[in-house]
Amino acid sequence: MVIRLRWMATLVVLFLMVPVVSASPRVIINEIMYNPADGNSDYSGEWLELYNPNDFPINLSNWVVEYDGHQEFLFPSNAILPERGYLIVSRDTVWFQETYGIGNLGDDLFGNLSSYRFSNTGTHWIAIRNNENTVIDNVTYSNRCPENYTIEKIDDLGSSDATGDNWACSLENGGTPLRQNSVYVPFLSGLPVILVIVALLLARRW
Ligand SMILES: [Ca+2]
Repeated sequence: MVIRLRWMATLVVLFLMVPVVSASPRVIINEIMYNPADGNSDYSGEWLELYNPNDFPINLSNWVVEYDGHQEFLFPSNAILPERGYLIVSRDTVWFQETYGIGNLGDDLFGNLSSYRFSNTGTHWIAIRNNENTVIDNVTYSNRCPENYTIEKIDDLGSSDATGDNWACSLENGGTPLRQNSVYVPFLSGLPVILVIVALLLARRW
């Protein structure tokens, strides 16, 4: 019985650590501005925020942003996403800089996204692929937020289904580009570590 419980605890721990030891480093689609108030039929103001949850930088050379299967953007060879860093891929980088007053082109601001704009109706799919054509993250979203409020990811280790509970409308008009999401909850991100500690403590008792 004791051995069986230890095996079960080990399996649970290994299952929870899968994202940590994944072969492809994680990069997250963290925030989406699909319904901006840009006065231009929801076009120039559209953008995506990517986040690197790792403790090392990620080289995005030749990575791709896709929307409903269409290639929207190809990252240049100088694209680096710093550890624990944010990056914007904008429909119109000039508009983004003028509106938000932040972003350095080719550093933490990239674009322009192609002309295949993000819809405000129906359900749509946004993905990032690495230079080996592997999907690193993909988000399904539908219109659920007021105009000019982004949809933000709550727990960066949680689900990428932006129609579900791990996403919510930004608390800030205009969203939170290049910084932590307004709805971010850190607790769940540390959950695997907490569970590992609990499992180890239980194993010692057995
Ligand atoms: Ca953000």
